[in-house]
Amino acid sequence: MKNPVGQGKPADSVCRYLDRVLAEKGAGYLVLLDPDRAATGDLVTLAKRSQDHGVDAILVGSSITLKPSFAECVAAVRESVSLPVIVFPGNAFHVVPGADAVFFLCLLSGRNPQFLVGEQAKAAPLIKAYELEAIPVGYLLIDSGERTSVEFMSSTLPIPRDKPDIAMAHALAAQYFGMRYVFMDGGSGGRSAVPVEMVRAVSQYIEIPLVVGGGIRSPEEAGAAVEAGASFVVTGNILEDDGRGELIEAFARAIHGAGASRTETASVEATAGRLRR
Ligand code: 1GP
Repeated sequence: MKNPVGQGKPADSVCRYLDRVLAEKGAGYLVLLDPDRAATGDLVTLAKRSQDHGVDAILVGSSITLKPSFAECVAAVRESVSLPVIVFPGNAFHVVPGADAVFFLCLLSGRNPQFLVGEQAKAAPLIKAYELEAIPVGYLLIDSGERTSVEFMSSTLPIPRDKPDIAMAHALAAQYFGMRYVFMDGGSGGRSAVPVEMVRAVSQYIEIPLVVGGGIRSPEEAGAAVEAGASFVVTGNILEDDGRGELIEAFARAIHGAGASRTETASVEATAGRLRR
């Protein structure tokens, strides 16, 4: 499946490109590559395969990195695909030149000042010097049924799975802070994906797009997240275990299929609105 939106590097900004993905497809598919979990060559292969099978953008990131080659990995991936490559940083060390953009994360679900503003103050001058596009993202860590690397590394508590009201309040705070997206993440390799009831409650409560990731292992789960209101779905681990083009394409089809019915609904509502006027 060719990506009809992502042909060539975005001429304007990654944010506007992602807006176009949402306008044209109703939902987008983001694949996360973790430089610590595979050799750069394997990640480049996965990035190319992702592009060929319907993925909308590539994230590169990790909660922690043991290898010193994060920057080389970002550059090699960006060199190999025309899709936008966005750094999804675990800390300020992950802000490296050679990406198209960086998710400027604020770990709003936590109460640790290091991840509310400390890492950001270290990262901001680097982002400016490297002329990266900073995309402000309110990041909410959701309990995925086990202790994740993000929880440990950030020394923050995740939002309990059965407390959608807490997630809603934090997501709305992200919107009022002027953030571009809310990212509800169970953390990489979480036992369970973010509950669809929570995705639905949050997406109906806020007006900015919702990114959902962590523990999504099947196209059905990805499609269900979009049906519940997610604008973007992220998968990481599953493609490290099984990076076949068929599986990537099945995820893309499930996400874009659920997104397409949303754009149809929006167009029916717009028509009805025009008729009512
Ligand atoms: C983690 O949302 C990403 O931050 C991806 O999670 O690796 O569990 O798919 P998985």
